[in-house]
Amino acid sequence: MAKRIVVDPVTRIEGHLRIEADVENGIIKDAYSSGTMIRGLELIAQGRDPREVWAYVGRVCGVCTSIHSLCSVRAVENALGIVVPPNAEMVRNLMQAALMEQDHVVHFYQLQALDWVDVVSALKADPKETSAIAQSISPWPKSSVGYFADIQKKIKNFMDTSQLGIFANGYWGHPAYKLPPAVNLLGVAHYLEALEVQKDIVKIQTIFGGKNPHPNFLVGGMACAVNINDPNALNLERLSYVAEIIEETQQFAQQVYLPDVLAIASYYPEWTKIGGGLRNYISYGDFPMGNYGELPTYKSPRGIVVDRDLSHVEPFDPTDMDGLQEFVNNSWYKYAEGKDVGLHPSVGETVLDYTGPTPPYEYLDVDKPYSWIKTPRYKGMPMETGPLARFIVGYASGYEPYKELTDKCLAQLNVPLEALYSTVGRTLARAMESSLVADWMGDFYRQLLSNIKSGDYRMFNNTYWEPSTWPKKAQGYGLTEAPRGSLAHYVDISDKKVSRYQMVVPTTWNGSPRDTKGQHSAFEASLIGTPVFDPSVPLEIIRTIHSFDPCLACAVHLYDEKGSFVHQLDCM
Ligand code: NFE
Ligand code: MG
Repeated sequence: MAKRIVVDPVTRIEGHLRIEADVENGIIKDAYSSGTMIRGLELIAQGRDPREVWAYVGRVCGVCTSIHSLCSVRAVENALGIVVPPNAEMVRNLMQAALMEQDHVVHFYQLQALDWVDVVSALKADPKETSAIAQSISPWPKSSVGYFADIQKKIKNFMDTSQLGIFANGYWGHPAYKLPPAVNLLGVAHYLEALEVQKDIVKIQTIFGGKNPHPNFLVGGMACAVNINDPNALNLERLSYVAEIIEETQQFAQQVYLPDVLAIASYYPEWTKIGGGLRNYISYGDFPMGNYGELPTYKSPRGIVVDRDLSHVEPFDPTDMDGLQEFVNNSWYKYAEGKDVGLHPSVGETVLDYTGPTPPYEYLDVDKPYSWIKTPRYKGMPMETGPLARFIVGYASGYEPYKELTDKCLAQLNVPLEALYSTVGRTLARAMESSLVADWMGDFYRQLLSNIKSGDYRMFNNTYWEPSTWPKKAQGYGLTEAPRGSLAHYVDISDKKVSRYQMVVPTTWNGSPRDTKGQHSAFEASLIGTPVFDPSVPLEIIRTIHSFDPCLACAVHLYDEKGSFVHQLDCM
């Protein structure tokens, strides 16, 4: 008889996620993923001036801040036929890359590492041993015996006051923790360093976008003027500061983050075989390098890998009405056409229809709709999206930077390519991506500078700024690769106002409920087959779910203005 385990809320993520898993003989047989809160951005966008919608939809999430604003300006530019100047494209790439770096660093160290690193065990470490390990895996300078001894003292102080502070409530001592004390100490030291580094990385967003979170965007370009000598503009001093931050980002990503993930992964070989889940991977492609619009050249390629067949990459067509579709058969929404149809986002609908249990409840009734997340499919197929999907699509597309780094890291771990399809593979892909994108930031920066040096200061294309120049009706889409995966916004503009707004978000892909054919989405599929040592401390569920870096705020992007459901669910 299967026993149902409920993890609600899943913590160290953004938003409210509930996982129910059926465990039989210590193995997960089936799983259900439910988004238990709603927000309202698609409805809030309606009736607004399309030039200001980025400011609203950007607020969907403070974690992947800025990416929804970028997606929104791209959608509106696509609808109105606006091409942004090269400087704006590079500034957008730099801001997006900064988000990706900061988000990945925070996710690994602050949100995920403690699933693998046992803080309490770090107290037993010999700092000499930690120092020797640190120096053997990386040239990172903070690696002396004294440095690690100090970190250990800090943790001891937490303990002595009987309060673990930020480290309270972990599953410390669980037998699934496999790192020796010396490596645990290394992990905790870098946890603390990461807190500092991530603060620096986001300064790039404030330099170009005025603030973080929620920096400024502009339909037609970016809201930062280039003037080398003006103290209030993007001047030489500001640009040199950006270069410094890029260097610091590269060092941390390449000398700390990636070596740490490789070192930690080497102690968890079993997790290169667990948590793979779905066999299809999607990436919309991003970091355009010129010609954004019709024929973009992307650093991170666009495509779909089906059934893990790396010999072939399927095209992704955002305009194919039978391609990208969202289903609501298991979600608390209704469509005018009925509960079983899939709708392309260009004709998407957002109508709430809560039919779930009244809190408090023990279990979801999973024979009925069980989530606020819709279920996206591509030509009927479930897809995983995110850093792992980008690496698989990049690898299968023959993009050298992806292949080279993947082969090198897998060789270091002494595991085959199939090891990517796992919880460790997903975590490694995020670290590899941080290393890669940190180098690309240098490329974007050099391109921006060479452009400015050649005398091109343009940052904004005002050709279609005036609504009087717009057609009576226009329709467009914006695509981007957010830290957690493929993100699409679709906009309809009628009589100069937004008449429809639809967002299909990475965690909507990964965290959604089953579709009309009963096919699982990525979270649910990835849990099946996972051993659970002790159902009362389901560390294993958390490990795999965290490897996706879930964000429920993004995924449900819908709220009830009266707040009734939000309050009920929050009380649980
Ligand atoms: Ni709120 Fe998000 C990202 C988007 S959702 S974090 O990255 O878009 O998965
Ligand atoms: Mg949506």
